[in-house]
Amino acid sequence: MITLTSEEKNLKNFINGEWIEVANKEKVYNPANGEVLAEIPDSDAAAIDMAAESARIAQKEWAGVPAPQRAELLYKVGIKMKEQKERLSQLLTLENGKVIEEARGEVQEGIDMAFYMAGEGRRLFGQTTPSELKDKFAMSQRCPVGVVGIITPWNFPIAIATWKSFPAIVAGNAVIWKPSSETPFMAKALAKIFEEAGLPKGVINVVYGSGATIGQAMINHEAIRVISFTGSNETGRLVATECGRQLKKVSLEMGGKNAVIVMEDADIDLAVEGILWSAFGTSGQRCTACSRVIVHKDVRKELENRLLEAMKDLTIGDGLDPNIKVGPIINQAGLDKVLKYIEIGKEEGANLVTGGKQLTVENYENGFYFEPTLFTDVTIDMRIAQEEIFGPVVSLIEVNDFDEAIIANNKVKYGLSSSIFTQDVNRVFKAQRDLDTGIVYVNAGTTGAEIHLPFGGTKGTGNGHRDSGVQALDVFTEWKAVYVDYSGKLQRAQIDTDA
Ligand code: UN1
Repeated sequence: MITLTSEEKNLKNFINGEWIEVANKEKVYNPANGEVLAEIPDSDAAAIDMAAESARIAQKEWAGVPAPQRAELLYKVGIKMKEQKERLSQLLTLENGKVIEEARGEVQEGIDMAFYMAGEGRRLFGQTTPSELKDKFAMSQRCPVGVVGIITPWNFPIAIATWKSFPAIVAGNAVIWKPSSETPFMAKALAKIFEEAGLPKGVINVVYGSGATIGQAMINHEAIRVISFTGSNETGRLVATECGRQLKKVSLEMGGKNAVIVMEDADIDLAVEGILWSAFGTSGQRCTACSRVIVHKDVRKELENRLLEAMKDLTIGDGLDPNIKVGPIINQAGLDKVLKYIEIGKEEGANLVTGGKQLTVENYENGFYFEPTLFTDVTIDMRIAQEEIFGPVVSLIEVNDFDEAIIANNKVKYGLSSSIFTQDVNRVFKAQRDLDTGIVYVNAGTTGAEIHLPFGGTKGTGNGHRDSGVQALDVFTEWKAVYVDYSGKLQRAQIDTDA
């Protein structure tokens, strides 16, 4: 068990380089034992006005700093994160519940992102293009959009914040960040690291508060030109609608209903390992979590038996205990949602083979634990096979052949991640072409995206933008086309030369 210092507990907005006290409202709980950890500031729209004003001024200066120097600052941020890695990881487990090994992995994702984006500061490539006209030079370059708003979820409170804020900052923007109210300590820690690394005041601002108030105020503010959001499909649609009304660029990442496909020629042991890690790691609370297993009829029974056997080894409890493999669900609402889907699955006629119940862990009676759960005899159209549950619940769907497996994978409204286990190289290439998700894995589970590749998906998962990877820069930059005519005379383009 770790204890928060009084300094860590004391949550304040971070605006224009100052820590600003705001009256608190919601409590922050430790999901492992239900204890109150702190209270979170309940900011109003005025905090966004203040942050946007300071960001607007700061951004003008910041954009003038050469990109390699901006990048050097991110490098320093990466070094500091590395120095503080263990404390950050423990705080992450404390507020989020994920097991410590995964927390360390998440913090490492943030560190990797810092070094990766620091490298991008020396690239930020534009293009030169031949002009139609003689003695005329044409080029396009990336420019910062100005002030950007980022809204981040509780399930990856530090990694996702780095996927968004680091590319924004290296590209010369100023950031206003609304972190999830469930996980405020990561936001505070990262803001402090930015401060210690010497980021000029106003370039990053953290405003705590409710999505309805703070999210809306961010969208409404005319200075904020981009909103980058990760969260539920429901909220994402609202964000998109509001941004559409204001002609504001919006990048959305809204979850998945990711499947592992197991073909009859698969290495079954490997497939079981992949499913176990992707479905029950982070208690299934990843956008990329595996929540469907699409299995060929010839190996269905074998896979089911081995999976059930392997699930017995999943130890459940406080994520700070290194022997624990599955931590708690984030909160009561999360738990209620999982329970609701258990009932729905039963009503739909799926076969609940194991799990399906809330779990009481000794000495952690008020924690939000749930048993790893397997449903079999699930058909593609059932709600448990269509809707995001965000918990340790897997549905087994049997198919007759490869083509049916691809159809089953694609027949959901989400399109984030998918995976196939097979030894057949022809199937590998067909699958990577035909699986309609933004991320495809072969002989690995649905989780584990690396930060230097684009993260995001199709259909209900997103709106065509990507987090992380060099593609994230597209969210936070505008393209400017520049023409320099050095002919000394007025050359008119688009003159009809056929005439
Ligand atoms: C998320 O679930 O929102 O690919 C992010 C993964 C992690 C990130 C997941 N690297 O599972």
